[in-house]
Amino acid sequence: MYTPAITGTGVFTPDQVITNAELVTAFNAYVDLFNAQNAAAIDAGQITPKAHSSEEFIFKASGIEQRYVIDKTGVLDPQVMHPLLRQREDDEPSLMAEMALDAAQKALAKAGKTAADVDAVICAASNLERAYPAVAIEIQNLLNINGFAFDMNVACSSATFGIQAAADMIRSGSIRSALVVNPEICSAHLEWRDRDCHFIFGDVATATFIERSEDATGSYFEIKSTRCATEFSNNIRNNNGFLRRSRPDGVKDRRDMQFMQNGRKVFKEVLPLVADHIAAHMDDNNVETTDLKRLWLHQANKSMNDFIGRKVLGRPPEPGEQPNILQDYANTSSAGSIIAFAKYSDDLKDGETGLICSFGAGYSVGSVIVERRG
Ligand code: CO8
Repeated sequence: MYTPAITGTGVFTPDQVITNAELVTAFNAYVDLFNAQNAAAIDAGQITPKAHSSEEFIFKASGIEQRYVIDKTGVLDPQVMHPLLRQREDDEPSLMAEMALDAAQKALAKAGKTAADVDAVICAASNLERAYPAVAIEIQNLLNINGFAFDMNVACSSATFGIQAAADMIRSGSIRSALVVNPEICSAHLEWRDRDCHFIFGDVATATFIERSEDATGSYFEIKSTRCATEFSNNIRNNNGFLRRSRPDGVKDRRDMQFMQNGRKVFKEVLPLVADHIAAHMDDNNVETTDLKRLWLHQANKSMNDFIGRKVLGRPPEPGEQPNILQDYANTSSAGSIIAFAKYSDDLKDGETGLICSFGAGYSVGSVIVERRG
């Protein structure tokens, strides 16, 4: 048995930002346009008029101030309301592969390693650009990595589930190392015309390099334990898929082809699930609350994270104990907890313990207990 360790992380951040003010201005222009275009049907009571969004609501309900996206022009055009991304040729890198490549190269540089040191690539994300060939195999090819690669999807928990898969393979000896990458183009599966959710998501890619601790060349985070759990729920759902063409209704742009959720129910049901999951995981590994130096949580909602932090620690977290990045990035699905980990972990001292936790659609919860070495 070998000891798996996280020796490098990397974050690719798109260069375009949408502030809440910009988002609400565009959304409200779309609403005015929609209501004007449908005035007769609205007057006849056949269509419900759409309501304006507000910056105050968005910040108060979520804590989000802005989000990074691959393309803001389409999203902010009231006549379009989705990103405009050019069709790529089959012989050029896909968008997800390109984003993941940038994050992967940063993670390898941080670990002091090259692609020659990688045995496997796992592309774990909440949506995949195509069915096959796997995006992970494309990334493997772009980096010239030997070994194998595969895609997986556990929505917002994709990264932690991917880390567990990699850590288990390293522990057993079937591989020496793995890159787990999480390219998330949430802007392409968000319904920007729906006021209940149009503010929630952003785009990003993260990468985590995991290898045998004995191969680490600098300080690292030993993976002490991982735990994954799922429990079926329809409260976060996206019905898009390969059966789309075969549906007799022939409708190509139904609301359920994009992200849908019952946010209130998710909030209520996921909180106890996550708090209990973390408590049991810590308990089984003899990690006391007082041992826990940092919590890197999934980044969906500030009140949700505040609640989980209080519940896990038994007191309000001190500043920095449970870092949030969602004010800048919004919810980036599986990448959120890894962005927080990548940006706020270097200061931990030798022997200090932290916990990464993701949660989301499925429902799914994944936690990783790590200990700083060196
Ligand atoms: N502006 C103004 N008012 C608004 C707006 C708006 N934009 N939106 C809603 N309102 C109104 C509502 O109509 C409602 O009015 P009324 O009281 O008159 O009915 C009122 O404000 C309150 O609305 P809500 O009850 O919906 O507001 P909440 O306080 O519940 O906040 C949240 C909404 C922020 C969505 C909150 O419920 C939340 O964060 N829930 C948890 C969500 C969550 O964590 N989901 C995880 C999903 S992510 C995941 O698993 C990955 C999926 C794959 C990625 C997908 C990428 C696209």
